[in-house]
Amino acid sequence: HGLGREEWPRAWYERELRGSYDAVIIGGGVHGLATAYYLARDHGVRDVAVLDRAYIGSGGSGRNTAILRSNYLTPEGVRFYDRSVKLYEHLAADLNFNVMFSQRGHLTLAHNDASLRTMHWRTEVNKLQGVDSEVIGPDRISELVPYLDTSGEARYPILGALYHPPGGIVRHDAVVWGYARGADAHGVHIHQQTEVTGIDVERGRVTGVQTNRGRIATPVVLNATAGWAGLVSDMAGVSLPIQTSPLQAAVTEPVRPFLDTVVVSGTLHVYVSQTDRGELVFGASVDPFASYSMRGSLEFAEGIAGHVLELMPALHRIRLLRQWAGLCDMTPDYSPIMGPTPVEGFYVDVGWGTYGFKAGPVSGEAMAACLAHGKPPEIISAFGLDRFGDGRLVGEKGAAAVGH
Ligand code: PYC
Repeated sequence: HGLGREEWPRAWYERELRGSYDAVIIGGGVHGLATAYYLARDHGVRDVAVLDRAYIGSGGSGRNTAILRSNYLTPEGVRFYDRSVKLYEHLAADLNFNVMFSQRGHLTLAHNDASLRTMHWRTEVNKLQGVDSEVIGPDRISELVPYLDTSGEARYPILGALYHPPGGIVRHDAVVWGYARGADAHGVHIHQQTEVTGIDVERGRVTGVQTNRGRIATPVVLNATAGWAGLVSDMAGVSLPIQTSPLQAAVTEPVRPFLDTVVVSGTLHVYVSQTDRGELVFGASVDPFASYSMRGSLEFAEGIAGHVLELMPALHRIRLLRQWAGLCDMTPDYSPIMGPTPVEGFYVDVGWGTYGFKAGPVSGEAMAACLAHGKPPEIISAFGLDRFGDGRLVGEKGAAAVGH
């Protein structure tokens, strides 16, 4: 005897906005909500507010193409994203929320010798970190993806691929909702339509945030925004080396399941996966200009259609249903900026470029530890803001899904 629809409990509640909290997290995406969840669950810090200027998951968390993987290029990156994949593997059980993680395997195609060399490099780094990756040839690729044009006739013939079996896709909204429900159940307050308009800093330390609903006093603020990461950090007097560009994506009408793996082609600037509903999800590289626009363009739709057909000519009659864009905060080395800043009590979890969604769980876990103890845990120690001044960059461009 199940519950009627009207009896379904709310997943999270609208709480009264208090005048002070032990910690304020700006940004109600998967990073902010996961940080709040782990802060409350693992560190007993429950007097926490998560603020979002719109609704939770309205930014990058609701606009990404839901791809998870850990086949990065640097040892720091591989260790970090692998922890995220491990957390995702247990997330449905941890949150008691079906996040539909499907570890269907992830293929990054190489169409030239230079990318094949990078795939071999990534494979070796991955293996040394205990991550399952290997380079495979066209025969094995066509077994995995029968509709792919692996013939020598293609304009950019497929020479091989980096195959990463633990990679896959997840239901991105469910991840946001699951963390929101978990955080709320531990006492965290989630305030939507609450826009931060200023950050109060006195004698080098954070004392509160100004919002469209009034001031909130707090000794700890985390900037977990994307798109507006630079703007929010500027409010605290901390400038970040970030440029923001849109990344566009699109989805087709649903068709019978035929694509079991995620397929990425850096040369053709496209990635494709098929959801459990049967839709194909397409994404591209970031638009080649800085912008805050979240509108799709005809140029993108034409470009992606052409590139998808170069990979899978059989799709020529499938129709695109929707397209959209999200904002990517690009850093000089394509790695995130995480940890404390020169302003005491002001922390950042920003600069995610095109990697943010997949890092949600590990970022939440690590930033919660960082906020609770005031210093970054080992797993994010390479990603501090000070690396740009010290010249200790963590170059992850070679692990981008597509060329930038
Ligand atoms: O890094 O896997 C990735 C990715 C896919 C879409 C955007 N980034």
